[in-house]
Amino acid sequence: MGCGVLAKPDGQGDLTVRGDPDHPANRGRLCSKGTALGETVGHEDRLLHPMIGGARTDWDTALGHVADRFRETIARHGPHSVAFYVSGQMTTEDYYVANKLMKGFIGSANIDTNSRLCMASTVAGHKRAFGTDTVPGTYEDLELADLVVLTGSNLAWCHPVLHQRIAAAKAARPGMRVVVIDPRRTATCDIADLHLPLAAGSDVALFNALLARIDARGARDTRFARHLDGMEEALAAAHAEDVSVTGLSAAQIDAFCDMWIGTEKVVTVFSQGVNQSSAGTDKVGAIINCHLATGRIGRPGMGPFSVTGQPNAMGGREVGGLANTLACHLDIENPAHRAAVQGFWAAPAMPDRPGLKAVDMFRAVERSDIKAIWIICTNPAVSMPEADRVRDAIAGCDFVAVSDITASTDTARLAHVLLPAAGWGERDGTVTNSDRTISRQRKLLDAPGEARPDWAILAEVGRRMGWAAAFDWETPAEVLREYAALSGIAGRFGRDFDISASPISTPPLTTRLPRSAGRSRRRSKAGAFSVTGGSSPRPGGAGSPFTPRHPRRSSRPSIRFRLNTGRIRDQWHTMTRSGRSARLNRHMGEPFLEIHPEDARALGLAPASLAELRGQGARAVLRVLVSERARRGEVFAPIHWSGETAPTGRIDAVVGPHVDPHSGQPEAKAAAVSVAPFAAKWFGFAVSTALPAPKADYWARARSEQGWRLELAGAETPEDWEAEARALFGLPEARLTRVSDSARGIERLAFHEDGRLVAALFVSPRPVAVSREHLASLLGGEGAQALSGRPGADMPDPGPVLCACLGVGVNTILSAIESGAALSVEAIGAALGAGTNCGSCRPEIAALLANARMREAAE
Ligand SMILES: Nc1nc2c(c(=O)[nH]1)N[C@H]1C(S)=C(S)[C@@H](COP(=O)(O)OP(=O)(O)OC[C@H]3O[C@@H](n4cnc5c(=O)[nH]c(N)nc54)[C@H](O)[C@@H]3O)O[C@H]1N2
Ligand SMILES: Nc1nc2c(c(=O)[nH]1)N[C@H]1C(S)=C(S)[C@@H](COP(=O)(O)OP(=O)(O)OC[C@H]3O[C@@H](n4cnc5c(=O)[nH]c(N)nc54)[C@H](O)[C@@H]3O)O[C@H]1N2
Ligand SMILES: [Mo]
Repeated sequence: MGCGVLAKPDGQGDLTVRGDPDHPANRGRLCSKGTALGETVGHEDRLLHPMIGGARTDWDTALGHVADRFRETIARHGPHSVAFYVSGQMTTEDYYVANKLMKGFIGSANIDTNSRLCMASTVAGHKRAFGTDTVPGTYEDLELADLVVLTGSNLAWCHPVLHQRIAAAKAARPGMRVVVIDPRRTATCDIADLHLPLAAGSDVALFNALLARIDARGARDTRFARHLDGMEEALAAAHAEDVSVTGLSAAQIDAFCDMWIGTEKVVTVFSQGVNQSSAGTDKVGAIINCHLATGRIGRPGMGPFSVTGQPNAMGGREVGGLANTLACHLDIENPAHRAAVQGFWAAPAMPDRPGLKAVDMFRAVERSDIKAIWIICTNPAVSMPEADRVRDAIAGCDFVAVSDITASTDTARLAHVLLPAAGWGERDGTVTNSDRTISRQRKLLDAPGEARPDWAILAEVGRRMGWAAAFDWETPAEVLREYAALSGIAGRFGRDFDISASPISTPPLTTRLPRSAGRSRRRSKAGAFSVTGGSSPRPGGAGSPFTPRHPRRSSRPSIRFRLNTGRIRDQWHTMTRSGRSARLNRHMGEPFLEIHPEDARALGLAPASLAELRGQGARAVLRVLVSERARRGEVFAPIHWSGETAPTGRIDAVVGPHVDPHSGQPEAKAAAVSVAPFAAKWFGFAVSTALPAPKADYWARARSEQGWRLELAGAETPEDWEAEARALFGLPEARLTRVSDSARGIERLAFHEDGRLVAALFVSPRPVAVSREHLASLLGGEGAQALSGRPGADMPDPGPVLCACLGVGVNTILSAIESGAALSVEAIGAALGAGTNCGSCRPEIAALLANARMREAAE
């Protein structure tokens, strides 16, 4: 989103944070994660010193070692035997230095980024349609539109600030309409006039159907058509489309097409439901085609608009972070572009072909074709498809360097050399957001220990590898100035990215690049691309006719499903930062599987029991969340849990490696998995002031204000619960209070030290029903009534927290609704504060209200 943040250290390690009212991206708003930034900058768990082989060392030794190992490997096996795997969370300066080092000096393009998993399909789709990776719109366009279509985007949870901006625009202009296209009924549907729960992967068919109707109804912009190539083929393909694969009714499709065709100012927003698909590039093309056919592009309030995810996803695209691009949107395969960049860098060796894309890169690591890899600011052992295989490939690599802010990640644990990076708030640099606003991030805290900014670490390795002059910057501003100068060259090639004359190279400014489709439209023709039925999320890729796979009923206890994966409101990716905030852990404390009630019934999966998923020879165990929001035959799981927080919740272990043939982006939203009940003999819930060391078949831990909360389950019941609990908590001596009912399989154990509750464990043969918030709040106190598991009658149980910002629980909100005291989202806000800060829980509050109304109507 690229929000402006006003952050102020109080000198005692705390940070006050608020939205910058003058920043064009958020105009003062922040989401729950932005609001909690101050809670994620503590030094606990930080990597403070360079390490080699698990032992502390100094920078000189560590950097010398990395440079030597890369130099030796290149000398012996050539430049393509090494690789960098980097991240859209690095600054543009970090990215620039990494790319210059790999592409210009090492002489290989084996540098790819986690953006391959994120928006590579958009890049490929933009290039195919516009000839360049250009975003033809700005955030304002979403507010100016009369129709906003959100497809494959859970904006309410993933871009809450933008969602709130649309919600506010809609409130001000009630004629504005919103359509959500998503197999699941997400929180984003809260502002939707129409929700289309299409079958996984069928977006191409839907947008082709729209294009065919645009044509049939004479809604094409014939004047604009002069600027286009290839529209006739695209129309022919669209007319041949079989829209039934969407699983939508004729009435739903009619309603959507009528709205879209009948509204001049329409923005189609898309995100991972579109990109992370084996037909991702075609999905992007099918969307863009509708805008090109109608000429609804490059003007206020209209256009296709891809929302990016990571803070610098867009900056990474501009700076050429992908294995198949060069800086400033120049092309690696274009000899003139290559020569220009090589000349500018005075580079000894430039690759003339693209490097390995993420999935292929880790395959090459597995085969030992890549013998040295440097992983920076990303956690591929968790976030890559076939995560077990990727983890094993990294573990087997001859040399692995990892730059991170913590050593406690699944990937960092596999490194030979660990390099401590300065994190957000501890370094200077620039990032570019979805609408191409470049913002400066400022250093406001000292980096802990010996941590250094990534660009500086990379530059030092470049110097030590023998290229002192090319990497001799002293500040990130110098790096930026060099990059800005290079962009002037790109400008001469007609690229849409030229900041050479912009004030950005003299910080501190936020620079907005102009809306660009209008420009590229004048300069070159846009190409409509014929996109044929290839919407199938199938192994083998796109372009093949769609075969809808309806889950067959079977007597076996496991059924094949499409596994959809994505994000939850209050966590960020593999949780290495957001997981540190107790507040952000209170919304959803463990990994889950969202499944339709009928599918759950057929499988014998009870609510809150555990389900086992199998795919790719790996397994996952997740809590069952039965919900009508899911489509039948499709299940959804969040991506956030890892070996650190819930080992069986590492969902990418069961996701396959199938990629889009044009972009190389993995299909992360439609993996084929089997689902079956996990036969748990016991379930447990625990709280502990110290980090617990669970060994159970299933566990998930989350930070709480006073320590940790832990969900547990096992297939075998331990003999001795006391010994088990003491080992779990590391409390051989603590005083134990215990209630057990062995006939019913119920155990409750509380441990005290110096009169204070330090840990408690609740065990039951069924999912444990105790007040988790209440128990977590007793830690560190006397905890006299802890074993009752519930607050006394004088103290109402707030229930799971819904509003993370103000800490308001579901039960508190429900009782306000039931008492009749608050009957609208606004009234609940006024009475309890819930939803009044970042607003990202407002959809869930609205859902509670709607439920209550439905129950009333039924009574
Ligand atoms: N809270 C939170 N916010 C984040 C992040 C985070 O980790 N946490 N990460 C950031 C990053 S890096 C990114 S890339 C963005 C991602 O932002 P989004 O793309 O909005 O997030 P996802 O949850 O990955 O997926 C979006 C939706 O696509 C739907 N979907 C799945 N398959 C299909 C399909 O075939 N067609 C359609 N139309 N929809 C489908 C899913 O059901 C899901 O609701 O979020 C950013 N914002
Ligand atoms: N199944 C499935 N898989 C997915 C997705 C999905 O929707 N479904 N989404 C994909 C997408 S869109 C994305 S973007 C990826 C995200 O996946 P990752 O990039 O692997 O996830 P993060 O947890 O953001 O990893 C960032 C790492 O950088 C570290 N870090 C933080 N700040 C700094 C810093 O300043 N310097 C350095 N050197 N390190 C730092 C963090 O501690 C963390 O270990 O996941 C992808 N994987
Ligand atoms: Mo992403």
